[in-house]
Amino acid sequence: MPLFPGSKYYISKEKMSWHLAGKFCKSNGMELASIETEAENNALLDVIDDENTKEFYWLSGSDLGSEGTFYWAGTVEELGTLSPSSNCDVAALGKALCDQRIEVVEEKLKGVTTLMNQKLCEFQIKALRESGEQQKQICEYRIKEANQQISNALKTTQPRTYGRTVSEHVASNLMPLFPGSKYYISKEKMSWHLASTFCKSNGMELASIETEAENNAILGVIGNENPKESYWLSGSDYGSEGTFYWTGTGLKISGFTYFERRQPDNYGGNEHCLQFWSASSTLAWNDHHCHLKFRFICEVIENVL
Ligand SMILES: [Ca+2]
Ligand SMILES: [Ca+2]
Ligand SMILES: [Ca+2]
Repeated sequence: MPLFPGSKYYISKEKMSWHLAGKFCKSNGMELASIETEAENNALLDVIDDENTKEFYWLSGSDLGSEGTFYWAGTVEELGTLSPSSNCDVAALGKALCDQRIEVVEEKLKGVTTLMNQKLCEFQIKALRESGEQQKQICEYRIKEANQQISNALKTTQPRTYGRTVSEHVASNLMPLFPGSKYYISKEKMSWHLASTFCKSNGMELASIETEAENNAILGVIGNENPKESYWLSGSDYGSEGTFYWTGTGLKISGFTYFERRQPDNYGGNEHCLQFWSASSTLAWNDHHCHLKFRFICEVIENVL
């Protein structure tokens, strides 16, 4: 649906987990929606408001890898900082944050209202009315604290540009290792989620390895290091435990694979992110804990850059 100038939307009837919804969009050449302006927000609300039964809809926003700091995974633009407390009435806190964020965002980002689902605000206002006075008092301090964090976060993040600009450092280090693709092989170490965000913010994705030739080309560079380092790739089994897909393309990993013997093993029941693993004498694929910091490889398809 061409709801809004510059964008088209697919509004699903299907229901999926957030991760698999993201995979679905990616495999169809899209991203989960990122809402940058009130006009865009309203255009979407107009459509989903018409539904008889009210449904919930995933957007690209997430704070995976940066708890409390939300970003649009579609555009990797930050939303601001939320800090709800388990001791606090979340509805009341949410209401204050809801108001505050619209106000602060408008002021700091010159009218670009990154937030917010108005229905959520209405719900939270209603919940606030229904919550007791005592609960409100407990919350007030926390609200103040959280608001301060929002202001601070906006100040520090405002000048950054996301999504379209490739930093000079990255541009000068792109390697045309394999026909049709260029790669950025990092020296920096980050969690899988933040590595993915880093790649996206430079117009790329974490690398997806489709063929043995591509695998060999990358190994040709990273395999000569001493000591060997591990590198994140775009593979993940988030939302489909045991079935890995490339988040860079949204496609299931099938055909060529290069897993280390006994991998993937979902060690500790909690390994969902794929990497070139250095724990053995040679580098091979392994599923690992996504929050751990490793080097990573970004890939850009030629003629995108
Ligand atoms: Ca590739
Ligand atoms: Ca897993
Ligand atoms: Ca593993």
